[in-house]
Amino acid sequence: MKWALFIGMVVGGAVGNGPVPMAFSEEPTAVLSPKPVTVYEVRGVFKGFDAKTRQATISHEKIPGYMEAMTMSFEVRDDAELSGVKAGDAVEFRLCVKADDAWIDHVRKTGFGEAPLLVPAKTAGPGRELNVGDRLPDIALVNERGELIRLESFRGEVLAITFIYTACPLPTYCLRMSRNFKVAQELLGQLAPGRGWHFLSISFDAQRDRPEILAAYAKAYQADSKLWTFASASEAAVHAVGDGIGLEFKRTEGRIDHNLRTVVIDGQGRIRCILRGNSWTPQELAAQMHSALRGR
Ligand SMILES: [Cu+2]
Repeated sequence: MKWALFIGMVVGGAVGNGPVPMAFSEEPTAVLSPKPVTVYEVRGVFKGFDAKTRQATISHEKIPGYMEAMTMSFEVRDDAELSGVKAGDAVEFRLCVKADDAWIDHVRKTGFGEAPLLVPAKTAGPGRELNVGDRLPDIALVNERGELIRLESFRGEVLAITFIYTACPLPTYCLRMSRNFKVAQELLGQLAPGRGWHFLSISFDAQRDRPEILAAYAKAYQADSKLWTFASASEAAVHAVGDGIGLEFKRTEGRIDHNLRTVVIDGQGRIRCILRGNSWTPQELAAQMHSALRGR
């Protein structure tokens, strides 16, 4: 017993007197936070910083193995990181990701203007942001039956719009948007079988997504053309409706790099909600459309 107590004291003493002073060294967090941090080197275009929320908005390039190119907000912990960086500057930075946290640091200005993979600067202009209650501009589209239609022709119906292209290879991008629309369409069919709502998948790949391609794609999703329209529009037209809600797309090497925006429009043509990225569910979309239908 005595030995055990003695050994315990020695071990305890060693633990107490050994590493503990380290915890009071100049970088205690390095000692106290052993959780791994994954660091990605990223390039992008700086869009702005909100000091209140400490969020920097950056339109970044693809982060291989982690994230597609898109515009998003990142936490900046130290203002000094952003000294001399202004909206429109090309930047490089480190994205640090832990299991439960993420932030950026080592922000370096590398030039002015767009980084190579990003959409033209004209689409990144400030002051065009659309929010809930705003109207989307009217554009012309060609649907899967080859008919020329306009966005305005859906006025009076609650409309969900998403932006895709049929050749998209990424399961979490266009394919997920189309699957979500398919499920949301079924859910809404149960919630509000009396119609008054419509889904619209707009392709930003008018070159490839001819009406017959869209028709085949629609068939693969068993889309009811009275409830779900597939249409393509010129790049300029897609920019006209997409820029204000943060949609980005860029043709590269046979693919189109893009982010995701899905928007619900009420019967008066006003934005009801903007769903960013791919983490929203068909249930959320159907619920948004259902409440818009009931005018709430
Ligand atoms: Cu896609």
